[in-house]
Amino acid sequence: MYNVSSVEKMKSQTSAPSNWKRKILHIDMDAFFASVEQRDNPKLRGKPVIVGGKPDGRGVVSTASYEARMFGIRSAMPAAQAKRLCYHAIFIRPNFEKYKAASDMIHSIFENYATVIESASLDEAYLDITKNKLNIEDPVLLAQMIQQNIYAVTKLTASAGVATNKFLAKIASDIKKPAGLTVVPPEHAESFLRFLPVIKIPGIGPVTEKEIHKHGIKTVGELARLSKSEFCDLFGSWGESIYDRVHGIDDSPVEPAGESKQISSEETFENDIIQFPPMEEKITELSEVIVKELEERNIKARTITLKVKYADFTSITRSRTLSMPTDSTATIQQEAVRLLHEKTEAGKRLIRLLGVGVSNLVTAEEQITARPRELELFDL
Ligand code: TTP
Ligand code: MG
Repeated sequence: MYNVSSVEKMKSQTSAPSNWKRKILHIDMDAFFASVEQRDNPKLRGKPVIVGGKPDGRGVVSTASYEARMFGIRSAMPAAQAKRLCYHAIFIRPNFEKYKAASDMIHSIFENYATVIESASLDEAYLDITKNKLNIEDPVLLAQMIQQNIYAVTKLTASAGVATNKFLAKIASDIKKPAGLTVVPPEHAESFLRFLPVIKIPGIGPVTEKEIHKHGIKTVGELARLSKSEFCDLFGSWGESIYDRVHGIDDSPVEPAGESKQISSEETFENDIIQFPPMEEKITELSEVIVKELEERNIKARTITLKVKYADFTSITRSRTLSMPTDSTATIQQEAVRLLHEKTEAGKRLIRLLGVGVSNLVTAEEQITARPRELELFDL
């Protein structure tokens, strides 16, 4: 039932996955809500099924079965428009309890294979399978085992992407839906991305897509020809991360929910700057953003990190660890400013971006049990 495609077929020489730095698997269920409905009601199988709002109201399509997608029906489309596209489509109101039950089953299956799992939504997850519970070296084999296990338990199909980072794995899982498996070896990342439309890159939405089209650029390969500074002109503060993505680069870790080990916020200045006052002002703003998240999660942080990117795009990070965890804007701001003055070349070199981050996070419980040590600061 499952079909494997690989960009390995595009080139003859590929690296063995055993040499990959990381093995990341992205799993995404096919037409999730609609598939659950078709599974539970045989009369709906093979038919255009639309889960979402009523077609005679102002509702929207949550998702559509693959049969309905042949008529051009897509998620977020007004249900009335979907009805016009396919008059005989069967409209069903969502039943979240059922979807949640299927979602729980899938996520508990992942636990049998991996320890580092990031649940991205009800129907998708990233698994870092570099090391896995079955000690299987071949990520493709492991992916197939998981897909088959999901089908055996839920009678639902999933698509999978295997790559060396999250971004490529996610794009890969979408290539051969439904029930597909796509592998992207690292050396083929750019050729894999080359012919994709630019909208496939996270961070590029329909508005930005239009902007890019104005420059005569349609594909990721065409976009990849721009220089880093052209990216920043086009995308502002997103420029650099989009630049990395179009070149297949993504170092972000697979992070289990609620356990992100750091909080950070950064911003690129409209013009490169050398004066301290606007830098300190920016650091205050960034510290406020961080404190908001610390407060929301009811945690404190012990390590404060300042990131500086100079005008020539070289970047450094400097950290300091406090003996007592903090969630005070003033403390975070003061430490970051101190790092700026003492540990960077600010004031001497032009700076294009500043970032503030906190890590070494402790929960309220840990704060109570932890014994306070000397109130001293030390550098990492
Ligand atoms: P998706 O994984 O984006 O879509 P899907 O599983 O229906 O189809 P695909 O095979 O392309 O992955 O989203 C998962 C579920 O989330 C989807 O079944 C319904 C719900 N959803 C909405 O309610 N509204 C939306 O706009 C989207 C995109 C999804
Ligand atoms: Mg899905």
